[in-house]
Amino acid sequence: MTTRISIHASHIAIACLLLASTSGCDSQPGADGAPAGYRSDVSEVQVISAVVGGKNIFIPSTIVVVAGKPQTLSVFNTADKPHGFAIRGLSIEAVLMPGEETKIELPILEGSEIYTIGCQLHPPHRTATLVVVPAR
Ligand SMILES: [Cu+2]
Repeated sequence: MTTRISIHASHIAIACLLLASTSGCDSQPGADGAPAGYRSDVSEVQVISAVVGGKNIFIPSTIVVVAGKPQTLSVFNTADKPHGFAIRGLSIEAVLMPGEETKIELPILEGSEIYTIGCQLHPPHRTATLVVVPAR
C-alpha cells in the first residue's frame, strides 16, 4: 500500500517560482567560469527505514536533492513496526507503516541548505541528513 503526503510550498519556494518565471533560479557561474550548481535528472529518491546492528537507520543516511524542482522521497519501511520520518526544518512529518512505501513530496527547495531527518516516534532512532544543492 502506498501513502501519499503533499507538502505545501513555503514562502521561499513561492519567491523562487516567481523568479523562475522571469529570470530563472539558476546559480551564477563559478570563479573559473564553469556553471555553479548541479543538473539533476532525479525526480524520486528511494530510501529505506531498516534495522542494522540493532539500530533503526535510514538508508541512504545522506540524501542529496537539487533546488528548484519537484522531487519525491519514496520511503519503504522494512522494519516490523511503524517508524516516523520527520524533517522539522520543512514541517514534514510522516508515519511509515511496516512493509509499506510512503511517498513524501518535497516542497520546491532553495539550494545550499542541510536538514536533519529524524523519527518522531522514537528519539533514539538514528538520524539522516537532507542536503539541498543549488541547481545549475
Ligand atoms: Cu523509529
